Amino acid sequence: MAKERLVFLSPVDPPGAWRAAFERAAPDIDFFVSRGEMASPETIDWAVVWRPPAGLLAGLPRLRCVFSLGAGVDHVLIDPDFPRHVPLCRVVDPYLTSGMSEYVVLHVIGHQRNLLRNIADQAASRWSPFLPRQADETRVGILGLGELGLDAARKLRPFGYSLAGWSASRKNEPGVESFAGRAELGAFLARTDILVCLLPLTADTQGILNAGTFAQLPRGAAVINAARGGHLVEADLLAALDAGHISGTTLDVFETEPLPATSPLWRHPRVLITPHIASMADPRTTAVAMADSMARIRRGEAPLHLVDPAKGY
Ligand code: NDP
Ligand code: OXD
Repeated sequence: MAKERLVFLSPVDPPGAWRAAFERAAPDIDFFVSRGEMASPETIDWAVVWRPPAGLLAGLPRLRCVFSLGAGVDHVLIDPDFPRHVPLCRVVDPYLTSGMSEYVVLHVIGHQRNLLRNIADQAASRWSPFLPRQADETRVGILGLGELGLDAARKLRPFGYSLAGWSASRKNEPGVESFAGRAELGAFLARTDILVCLLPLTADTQGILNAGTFAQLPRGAAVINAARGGHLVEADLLAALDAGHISGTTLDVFETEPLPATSPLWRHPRVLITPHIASMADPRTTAVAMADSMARIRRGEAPLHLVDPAKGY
């Protein structure tokens, strides 16, 4: 019998580690790397992708499942021809989750303790001691209380922050005040000194980090965006920074990636930039979960971490 075939397609993920991981997790599958070209599309059973070219997945008639190489699936669903009858799965992985929580804890503490001021002082050879705001006087608000938002909240809790989260549905997480739906967004923002965005990018959340949102935060609030560039209106953030309403920001994701060298964000003294590395899927554990999903599909069961394309996450 012919081997099942898996196409791996990503402009950013190095394929070597994924090939090795799939050789261990699914040795019976033929793993091949595509850079957009697709020989014998009628032979492809599985697709493991990051930002696949529009129309490519629709041209695979035997496709049984699409696996996003990330937790987010906006990069797949942006394709107007995405074959919606094919199951779409995302990454839910302990390494990806703990990596994101490390990033969030690092940057929340950085803004609470005004690390940006230390960086500026060092650049100016200026010895300028100051007392940071106490953690228990700092209100952290997380947009999105899903896999990543909830774990980040749990890992921030021991530091003593006053924690809240905003989600579509109400949560019942000890020590985290839950705000749900658009009607409660204003109250959530009004009590937030450090805002962390961990939302999926959907039609509802596109551009949510905008001038109106910033205006509802207390003066001097900080903003951390580790979700998607499409959540942020970059010009609105720059204006809020320059007006002193937002005191500082950490950005991992951008409307255009890589962030163009001409972007004023690179040179802004109150902006900390990381190159979309807040967290990543680890091939070793993720390939095992994907292989498990393939086995489930062969048995007629639902795969793991299935996405609802209608909701967009
Ligand atoms: P989940 O699907 O587990 O959680 C999403 C959360 O957002 C849920 O709490 C959901 O609410 C909430 N939400 C969705 N839409 C709305 C809305 N319209 N209004 C209010 N709340 C909403 O996702 P993850 O936590 O796994 O991942 C979140 C995102 O993080 C990913 O989609 C990806 O874009 C980004 N990411 C970025 C990485 C990076 O390196 N920068 C790495 C990994 C992920 P409810 O629970 O009620 O459904
Ligand atoms: C993801 C990402 O969605 O890395 O997992 O951005």
